[in-house]
Amino acid sequence: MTPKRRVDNLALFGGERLFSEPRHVNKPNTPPRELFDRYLDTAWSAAWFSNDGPLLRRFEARLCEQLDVRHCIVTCNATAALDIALQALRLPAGGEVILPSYTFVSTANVLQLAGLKPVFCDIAADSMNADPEQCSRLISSDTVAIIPTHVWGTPCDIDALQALSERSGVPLLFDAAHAYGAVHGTRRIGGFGLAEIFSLHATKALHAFEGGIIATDDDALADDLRLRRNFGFSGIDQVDLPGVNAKMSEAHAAMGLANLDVFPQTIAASRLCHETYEQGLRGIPGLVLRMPDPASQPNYHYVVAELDAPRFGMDRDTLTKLLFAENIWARRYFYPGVHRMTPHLPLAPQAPVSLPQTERACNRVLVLPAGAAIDLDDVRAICTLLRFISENAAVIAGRG
Ligand code: T4K
Repeated sequence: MTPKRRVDNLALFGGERLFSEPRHVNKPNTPPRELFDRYLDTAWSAAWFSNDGPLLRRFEARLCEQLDVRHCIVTCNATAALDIALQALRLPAGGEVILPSYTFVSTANVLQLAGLKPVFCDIAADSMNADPEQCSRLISSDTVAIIPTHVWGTPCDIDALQALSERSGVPLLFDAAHAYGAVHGTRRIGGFGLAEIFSLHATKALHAFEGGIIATDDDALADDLRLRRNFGFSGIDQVDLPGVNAKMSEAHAAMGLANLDVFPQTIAASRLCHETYEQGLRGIPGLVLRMPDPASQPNYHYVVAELDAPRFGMDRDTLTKLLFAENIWARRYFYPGVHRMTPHLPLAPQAPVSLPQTERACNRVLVLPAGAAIDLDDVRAICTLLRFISENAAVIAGRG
């Protein structure tokens, strides 16, 4: 890790890479191996590896306790969770679902596959979450659901969205993929809307290698979701509805439990990483770090920077190229915006003009390598490099 002294030292111009191996956005957390082994051993000795096993049940019970909800239905991933949740709502074919375009593509994909029509709303500039005012304007007689995302773990304007859902009678589901651990007011994220869906993907704050959670207080919905997760079986030889296989294995549940055991330490480490970036990037013109609101008890999992190109002296994509060359795999999430992605473009040809804040975020955001598992010396080296690039932006631009 040799710091750069001259522009020629940058890897893009032939210098040595800052890191010999890629530094990723959110390297997965690894809980102490013996914790994972201890959970897995119980599945091993019972030779029970899937299908509503004891570890899964334990995991679900602990999640209910932590999130303070009546039901947590754990699935193989959040995308499958959303799929069965939409099936459970029995929405009419062709119905419109309002969601932000500034989110991961999975939601819009599932909607299309379910025969529903994604309708993209713009985000609020400050929170980067679905703008309730915009959502309200998009409600029509064809609207059958609203699915906002708590982007980067920042809770949406939940009160306004719940009021909109109540006023319009349109069911509200939250995509809480990023938000495990956060609160809104005095209540944990997980307890809002008809249901909230978390991702337990390996790169998430709480993970189970892969996985998803549907958190809900609705008993009938929970019963329906449990059937749908397991092909619709309600008993031996008894299938009540056309379910799928969205089950989580015991090995995955073991990882989920082990990560849950150390979650407070995970948040503390992620917070330290965030603070190291805050300190290291302070004062760099045009590079603005998004600050989580301590009142929402954030998990500090994502370090999200916004680049103001004129002030920084370079556009976001040029900076991304420079960083990739150094083996810093900073990501332009959620570039180019779901409304511009091939499967969804024909549905919203007008979108680029009506989603100005989404366009702005897609063109400015850079998510930096972070999380609990990152080495803080790496973070310091990334900050030093970013400062060097900022100070030499004009010379770098001159190199083409
Ligand atoms: N809603 C939102 C708002 C989401 O962000 C997501 C998922 C979902 C819903 C759907 O949840 P799931 O169905 O996945 O449960 C990733 C993830 O695959 C995806 O889960 C995640 N969001 C999305 C934001 O990022 P990619 O293709 O951008 O990155 P990926 O998986 O290659 O991982 C990111 C980096 O981490 C890589 O550069 C490599 C590194 N990595 C990755 C894995 C899996 C590791 O070092 N070790 C690993 O084990 O999609």
